[in-house]
Amino acid sequence: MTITISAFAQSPDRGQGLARDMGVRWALEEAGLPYEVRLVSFAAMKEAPHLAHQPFGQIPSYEEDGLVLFESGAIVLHIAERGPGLLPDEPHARARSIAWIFAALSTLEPPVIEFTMAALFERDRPWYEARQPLLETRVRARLGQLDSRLGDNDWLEGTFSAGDLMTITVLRRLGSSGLFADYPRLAAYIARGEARPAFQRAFADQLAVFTRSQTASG
Ligand code: GTB
Repeated sequence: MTITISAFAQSPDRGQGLARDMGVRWALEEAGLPYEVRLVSFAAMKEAPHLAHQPFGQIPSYEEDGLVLFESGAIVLHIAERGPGLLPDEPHARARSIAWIFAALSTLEPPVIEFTMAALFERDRPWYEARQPLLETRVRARLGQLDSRLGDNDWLEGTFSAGDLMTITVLRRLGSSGLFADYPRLAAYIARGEARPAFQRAFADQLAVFTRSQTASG
């Protein structure tokens, strides 16, 4: 069985591990599943061979023995269900851990994306200065709620799960915002995730792709 995922040939995050192949790589490392990476350019992403794997022309996609999957959350859930260590065996804890994958992507991530994308791409717009505090308030509301639920626990549902993996993957997009100065427990939570050997391997592998792409184009 060979697993192949797709990732940016030249990631716009410059190796920070913020593109969505990062969570998939991390899950594969946690589950101990070897994988290969198919690197795609922005042009190739929009062409038929890749669209057959990812209908919206994005990364990541996932292939394994005839199964082709897209959507990073679905891919991480699939990996978590077949590999060890990413979902608890106890049915209720398992269901709650899966709920955190959905919460990360559908409740936490939308305001995070609005806020970070505006900061990256809309600074020159006339409405930026007026709108950004509103977007920040929405992000802070979610961070405050997550912080209250996590409390002083290490992980959201007792032991580390795919729910933490996905939540931390989303939170990392706010890394350069400075917001975590006001949420030290969330900062420590992210740091716990990033300290995991599986995270470190995944991070190093995606960084190596970016570093090679710079050497090749330089
Ligand atoms: N819902 C899909 C999923 O979760 O898999 C979304 C996939 C997606 O947004 N993919 C992005 C993509 O392929 C890359 S990860 N974009 C190219 C396109 O749409 O043409 C998003 C991303 C991009 C860049 C940064 N960055 O530079 O920091 C971070 C995250």
